Amino acid sequence: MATEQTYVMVKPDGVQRGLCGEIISRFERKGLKIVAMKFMIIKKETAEVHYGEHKGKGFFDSLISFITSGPVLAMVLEGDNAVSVCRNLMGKTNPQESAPGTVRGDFGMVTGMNIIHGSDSTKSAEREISIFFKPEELVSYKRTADVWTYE
Ligand code: DAT
Ligand code: MG
Repeated sequence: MATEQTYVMVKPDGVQRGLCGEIISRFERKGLKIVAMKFMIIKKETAEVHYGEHKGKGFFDSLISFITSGPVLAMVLEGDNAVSVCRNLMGKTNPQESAPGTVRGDFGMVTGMNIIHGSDSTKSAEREISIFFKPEELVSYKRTADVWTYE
């Protein structure tokens, strides 16, 4: 089993629209384990580091101002292939192209307000988790439901 951790974040639009509970619930029901969670307003400098790969692109400035425009709910989720499992639950970057049943497919209308972020690789996950969480903020515990989640 390839146990991974991934960084997932309900963006300011998701928080303002009251979708935090719904989104957490989807990941929980899927079988992912919550390892850490934090509610915060991201500083501009931190947002620029987080989205560093997009620096220089046309949408970069609006992306930074959007992601810092209100509180976000940041979390670390763990499970078998957690990175791709979470990306699949999120849907495609453009919500209009996202399948129904995904977070973006069910709740979003435009790419600039697509509700949720999730790391795109284990390498990005490691980097993004370390931007928003200290190592001691990741909680290590056994989840009894795992014996009914994994063979
Ligand atoms: P994802 O969030 O699906 O990993 P990404 O990493 O390519 O997508 O882009 C990060 C965020 O930037 C994305 O969630 C929304 C915004 N974005 C990406 N492409 C965009 C575009 N063409 N116009 C406006 N915003 C865009
Ligand atoms: Mg991305």
